[in-house]
Amino acid sequence: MVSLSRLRRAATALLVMGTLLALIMPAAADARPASAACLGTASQKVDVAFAGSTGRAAAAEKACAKKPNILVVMTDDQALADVKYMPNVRKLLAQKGTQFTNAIDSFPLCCPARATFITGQYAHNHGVVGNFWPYGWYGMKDRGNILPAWLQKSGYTTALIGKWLNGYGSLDEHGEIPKGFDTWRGLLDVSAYDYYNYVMNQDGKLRTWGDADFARNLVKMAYLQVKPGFPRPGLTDVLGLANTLFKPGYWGTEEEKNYSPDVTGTVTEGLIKDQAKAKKPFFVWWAPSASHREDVATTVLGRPGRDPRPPKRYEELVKKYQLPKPPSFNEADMSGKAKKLGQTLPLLTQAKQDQLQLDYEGRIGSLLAVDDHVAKMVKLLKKTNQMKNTVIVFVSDNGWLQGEHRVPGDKFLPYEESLKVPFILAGPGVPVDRTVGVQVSNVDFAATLLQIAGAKAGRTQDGIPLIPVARNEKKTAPRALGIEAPSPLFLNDTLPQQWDQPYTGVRTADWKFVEWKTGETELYDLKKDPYEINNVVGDPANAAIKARLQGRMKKLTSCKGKSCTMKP
Ligand SMILES: [Ca+2]
Repeated sequence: MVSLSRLRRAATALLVMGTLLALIMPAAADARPASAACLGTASQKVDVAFAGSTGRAAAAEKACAKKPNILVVMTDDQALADVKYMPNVRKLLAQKGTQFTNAIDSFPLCCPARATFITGQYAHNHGVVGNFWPYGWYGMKDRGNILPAWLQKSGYTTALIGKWLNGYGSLDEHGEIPKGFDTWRGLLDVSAYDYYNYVMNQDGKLRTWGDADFARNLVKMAYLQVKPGFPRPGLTDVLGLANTLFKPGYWGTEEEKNYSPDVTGTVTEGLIKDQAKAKKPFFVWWAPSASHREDVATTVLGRPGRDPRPPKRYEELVKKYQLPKPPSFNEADMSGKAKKLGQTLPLLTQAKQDQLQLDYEGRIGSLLAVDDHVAKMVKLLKKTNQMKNTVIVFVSDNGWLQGEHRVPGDKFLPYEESLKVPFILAGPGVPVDRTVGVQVSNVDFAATLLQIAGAKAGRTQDGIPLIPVARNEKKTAPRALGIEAPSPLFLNDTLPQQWDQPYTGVRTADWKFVEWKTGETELYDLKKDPYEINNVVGDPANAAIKARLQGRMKKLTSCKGKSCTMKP
């Protein structure tokens, strides 16, 4: 039987069951050819390519026929602060490229965020405002009109290895090959979150790792989140199905060779190697499960210990990593936050804090595995003479709260640790050893990749290309950026994770304003109060700033394309 004592973790597991995708870019006209080879060798040509003078850009395009390869490494639920424990990412990517230290996610949840990555649009435009039916991968409209397809159309060979948008493969326990991919290695939901037992769709053919029955049952579990006409699953649904599919106290096999971030990393390396002699440029997107929780086995089935599990080679090492405890950790006074948060987030018990520490060790361990493969990929790109023509992107789909404001592990909420994501670019045309502090958003990422590729968007882009920002931060006009979670994570209010309630908001370099669907509001002075402890919305001195931000927020929640770019 499933242990009911783990209900709270089970609720968290539900959260895990739905997570990923999307991104857009404003004008197709913005997408000027920015050949990687050219970008790497002549900054003048880069200027021409990005500057916008049509004739000169056309000349540059002709001169620089070869487009750069693009390798995207997208981790899952990685907090920005975790990058400090990834030495290869720092040395080989950040120091060799440009690191954005103030990049935020417009909707910090797996599926809406990944939908933004592949569309370049805010969630209110791409429509994926949740992980579960009627949202998720199968709820996305115009699913073939996405970044990989645009890149493919402009001459790229495209590949995905790892986690796709939430729900993928669970509708028919198989999954299709999404439009826009030449090579497909998608992990089926929710087996994608198990680090040793999972199912992959390899160009249409299924392959399993670990215990095949256990892995296939994980996929069956995910049906709850994609079942047409079925409301978002409640705890009873989850536990009921789990009881029919799994034996108590058994959590699949745990063989070192099957560690998912290593397996998907190795598959990615094989694909990169295969591209060495290719005439066409490649777009390879590696989306390892790290550092996402392992959901079903832990939250629902009660496996004790670290969540996720680190690779065996780092089981001892990770003990040295101490859970960060910023001033907002286990926040003493929640009276300034929305009432629902105060009601549903009690002070963290010592047992909960101990579990957060264990989970932190596992999370960092899983990211160390990613870091190992980043080094291998860079080495391979150099060895195969592709490095100088490859732009590498390192990014997480959303951030992670682990004890801040009493949240026992979650994203979704509008607080900094949840919103902020690592975003690093390295390669031809990208400034070297540069740190950019200007605020950017995940709505900008697709626009950026399209510009690098000289490809056209098939959807109106809500963001702006970030190469010019990297090259001249000071000339970048400050923006008010939208944040939005217009639908609750779960519909069933009896679930433990009730704090994941709908809100919209706006963030500027100095301020954050959030309005919950209840009408409650929060305002933080990010310069004076970076940990968001003091909600100053009621201070008469802030009436003007509140009114201005509320106005911006209203426009941002319905903006489209260029109207999404607005002053703070
Ligand atoms: Ca995620």
